[in-house]
Amino acid sequence: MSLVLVANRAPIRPTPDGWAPSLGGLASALLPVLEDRGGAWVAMRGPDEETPLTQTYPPETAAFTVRRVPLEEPEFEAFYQGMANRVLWPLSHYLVEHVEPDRSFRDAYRAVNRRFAHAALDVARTDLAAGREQPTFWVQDYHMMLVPETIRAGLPDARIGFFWHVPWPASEVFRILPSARDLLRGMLASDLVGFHTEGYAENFRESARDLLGAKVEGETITFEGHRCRAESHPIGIDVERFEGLAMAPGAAEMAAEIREDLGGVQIVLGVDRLDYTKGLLLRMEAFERFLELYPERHGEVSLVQIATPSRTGVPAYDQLKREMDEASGRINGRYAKGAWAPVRYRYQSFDQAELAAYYQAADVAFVTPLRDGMNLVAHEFAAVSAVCAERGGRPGALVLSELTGAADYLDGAFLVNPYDADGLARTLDTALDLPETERRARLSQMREAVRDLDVHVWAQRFLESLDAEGED
Ligand code: GDG
Repeated sequence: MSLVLVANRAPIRPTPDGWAPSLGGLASALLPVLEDRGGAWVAMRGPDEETPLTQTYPPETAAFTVRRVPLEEPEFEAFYQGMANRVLWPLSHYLVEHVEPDRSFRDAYRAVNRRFAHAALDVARTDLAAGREQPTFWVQDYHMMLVPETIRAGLPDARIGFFWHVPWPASEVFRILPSARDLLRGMLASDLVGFHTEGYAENFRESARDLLGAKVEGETITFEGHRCRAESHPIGIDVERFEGLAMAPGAAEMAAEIREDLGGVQIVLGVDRLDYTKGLLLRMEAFERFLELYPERHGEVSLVQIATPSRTGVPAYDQLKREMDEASGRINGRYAKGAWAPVRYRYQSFDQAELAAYYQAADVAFVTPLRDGMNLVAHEFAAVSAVCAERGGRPGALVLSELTGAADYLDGAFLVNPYDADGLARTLDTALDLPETERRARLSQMREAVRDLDVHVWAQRFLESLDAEGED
């Protein structure tokens, strides 16, 4: 059966030579599925974009269609920068102080979701009119909570999947939203809703029970006569791609150059979008605490923090940028000596080959989000470090926040509470001194989990479960 994907971001991007797949795991996992099954990907066209509203891809086979929903500036601001980024994102991550509910955000969100759903319905109706089978729908993430409901109203027998990429908070937190019930209702029109962990799925079922009085039996939620399953379907990375980057000619040299440029010190690495959920400021403070507690480490270790610009123009993100500049300046001002700088802060984006070189160069990856649905940086680091260690390179260690989805799966990591500066400092000290045999053992344990959750396997497992709907 063909597939209609509904997601905020498009799977392809313009390049000087035509069109190429977008970066990121979702596009690389789902493009092959779409090429195989055929169908469409419905995505947003932002106010500054000039992309065609409909195009086929890949150019040679035209296996599927990319359809854009064009948004003008005010609508984009309220739907995306507003409801998605200033309400749903912080709420899902339990950062209630960042939530700014606003009636106009809510209205724009509803209107935009309707437009996405109607674009998806159009694709299905064209298929049906041409005598083809009705496609399966797969809706992605917190930007699209009301889409299933509108699709269901248009095509009552549609098969609709939904994947939620961020944490689903406890019911008592979710209910803070004035529109909580409407949003839940919108999602419950799906047949299957997937989450990264069983804990999030359980929170979702509880929200449906507490806020809407839905009936919950096992994984199944029954609401107004419709059954929706909430299941755990953890996502991973494109393992082959990252292992390939790590083994590519020149990769080891690039990693050696990074180490040399930093003066041969031990490297503690952070890689994140510059986002307040990622725990960047507390991580800097924990590193400062580490320098206070272990003066013998001065001149021997640097924290390399790559912070990719993200959601600029949203006040909380602009403020975080200023605070990070201040914190890195403060720590360096206090401790730098000769050629050694304790913090190497890079506010820029890198290409994936460079990122893989940083993963390879790192002694410890310091991944300390305050909350994170999964966290793919942890997977990427483990995959790269494991494959390099296997080929005779230095194995790295992973320090990981226990408040991430990844903590449920990556057993070889050192788990930490991201709010505990002393605990972070002490764990960092332990991880830096970890004997090589133990690093190797932990890495091979993590590698297994990373392979198990490979993003292609994720897509396949989810779709199998969705396709099985109604077959019992
Ligand atoms: C959401 C959920 C969930 C970062 N800097 C650069 C760059 N990156 C890439 C990393 C990684 C990705 O961005 C970040 O993925 P995460 O999973 O860590 O976090 P979110 O962006 O918040 O993703 C998260 C995910 O969805 C999937 O469901 O795991 O919990 O919040 O792949 O490598 N990539 C490049 N240059 C950079 O400078 N090329």
